[in-house]
Amino acid sequence: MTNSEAVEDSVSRPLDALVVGAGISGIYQLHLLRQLGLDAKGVEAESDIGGVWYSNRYPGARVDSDAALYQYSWKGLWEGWQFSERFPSRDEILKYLHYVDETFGVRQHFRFNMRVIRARFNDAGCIWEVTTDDGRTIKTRFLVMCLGCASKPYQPHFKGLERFQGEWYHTARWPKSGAKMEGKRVGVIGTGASGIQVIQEAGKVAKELVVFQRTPILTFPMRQSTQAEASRCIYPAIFEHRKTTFSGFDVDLVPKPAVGGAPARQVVFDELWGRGGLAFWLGMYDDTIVDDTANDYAYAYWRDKVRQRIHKPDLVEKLAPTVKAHPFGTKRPALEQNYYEVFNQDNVTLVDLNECPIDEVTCNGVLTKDGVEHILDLLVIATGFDMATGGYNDIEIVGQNGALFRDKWADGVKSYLGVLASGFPNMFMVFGPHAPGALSNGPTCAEWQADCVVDCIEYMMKNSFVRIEASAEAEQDWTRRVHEIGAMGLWDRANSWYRGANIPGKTSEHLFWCAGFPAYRKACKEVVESGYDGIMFT
Ligand code: N01
Repeated sequence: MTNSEAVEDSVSRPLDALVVGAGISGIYQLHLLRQLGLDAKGVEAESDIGGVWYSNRYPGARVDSDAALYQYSWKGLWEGWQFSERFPSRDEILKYLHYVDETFGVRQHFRFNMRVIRARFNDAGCIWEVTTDDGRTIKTRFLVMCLGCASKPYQPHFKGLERFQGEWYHTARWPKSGAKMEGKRVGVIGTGASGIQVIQEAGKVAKELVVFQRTPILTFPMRQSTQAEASRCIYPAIFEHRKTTFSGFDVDLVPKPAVGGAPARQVVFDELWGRGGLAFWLGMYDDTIVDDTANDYAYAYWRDKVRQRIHKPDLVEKLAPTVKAHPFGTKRPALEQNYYEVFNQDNVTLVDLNECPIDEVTCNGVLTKDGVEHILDLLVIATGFDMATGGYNDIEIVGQNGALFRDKWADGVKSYLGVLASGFPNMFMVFGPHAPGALSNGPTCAEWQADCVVDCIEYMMKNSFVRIEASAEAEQDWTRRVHEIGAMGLWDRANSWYRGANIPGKTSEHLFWCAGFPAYRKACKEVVESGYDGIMFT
């Protein structure tokens, strides 16, 4: 069957399963469903596989998981692939995903340039009717949402943006043809993981660079390396190990408090800092995210390390404040290679938006409240995403009795295990909210959840069940657990996307499971071992 024919047949004959999204989780999920022998297909709004890696093509985009961790654990796959850098670039990740396709032939089962706009559950037929933006209706028994966490970019309203005569792009909507920064006056709004990657690239080539910062980001040295990765013979051990750590990475929390452990603490901090990557965060003392004093220790170490690299005295307090802007680790940290050195350059300016907010965008650039017009040729909008729920709310998902999914989630996410939702039978969510998701290593969580979905469908097949749904009680209980566990930490003190607080009007709540990946696995396993407690089959 050709790519263009991938889902045609299902107009008359329902598919067994339709996967929405061809990112890291969608590729894995579709291949697994097909291995089970199901007639499963996929649809993807973009024109190729890759998900966020396809759409985030801004300069400098690269992953912050070690290469050995950021790949699938399938046998027959890792043996034949070698990333060239410790933290691979976006382009190399796409090459890897094409290698996955060459090996397993997944791409041919996806239909591209096809955006799902509506999905309606037909109760009588126990079938999902999925409508795409080209007017097609695809019928499927199971609907598996692999929308990723960052499928919906967030762009605040900047007054006057339409008048700007230069080029402007959101980082997640960077043009395929590229946008030159060489010799240009470049402005970057936002200093999250995306913004700081662009800033480091712009710093190398731009004539002038103006960074509009609202909150300083917590960064760790990437310690990039082009040396061969860990020997591939230990990959199976790495894949097993990543399932056992709190974050699904290869480093685990120090299982004791930082408070009271003064001499050892310095040694531990030095070692974690020296390792590079996210180790200084993911390998921290286990009280760091729950205890303010422990949190201060980590913050102070970070601050003092970073400050040594900032040479403009007026920027020290702005980039690495004496007092933390929010508790260490409660907003997503990022990796950097030369972020602070960029600000030492004469052609780079930092505008602190707290002191001097943006008034409007003019024909020529950005006008700030102090009356200064920052003249720009290219404006980069690196303001992030409507995380976890944005992709779901963009689709009109209609469940039992005409209930709208976006109404169900209007005052907060409700789910069972982050995989099922009461009132929406036969719909699964992978790498969405209420799971470790964006708090964990992507492939670790995506594989686990996709495996669970397939195990569950297999169980249904064996028992001749055709319909699955979470009970309202189980959903309430899981939702309560997500919130209670989240409230034990310091996360509530940050306006982060972890809690939906970056989007005006969005319910501020814990969007992710904060108790770690092993606890999540345990919860899933307990449900299966109990005979699928909280789940109703017919
Ligand atoms: O988005 P963000 P991102 N006016 O939300 C600022 C993953 N990722 O795209 O902090 C001015 O983190 C906002 O300021 P504040 C990774 O998980 C991974 O950078 O809200 N500024 C912030 O500085 C990451 O965490 C990789 O005060 C405004 C920035 O915009 C996640 O994606 C690479 C504003 C948004 O930062 C999202 O990262 C890239 C406004 N009105 C992304 N509104 C890697 O793997 C927001 N901001 C390395």
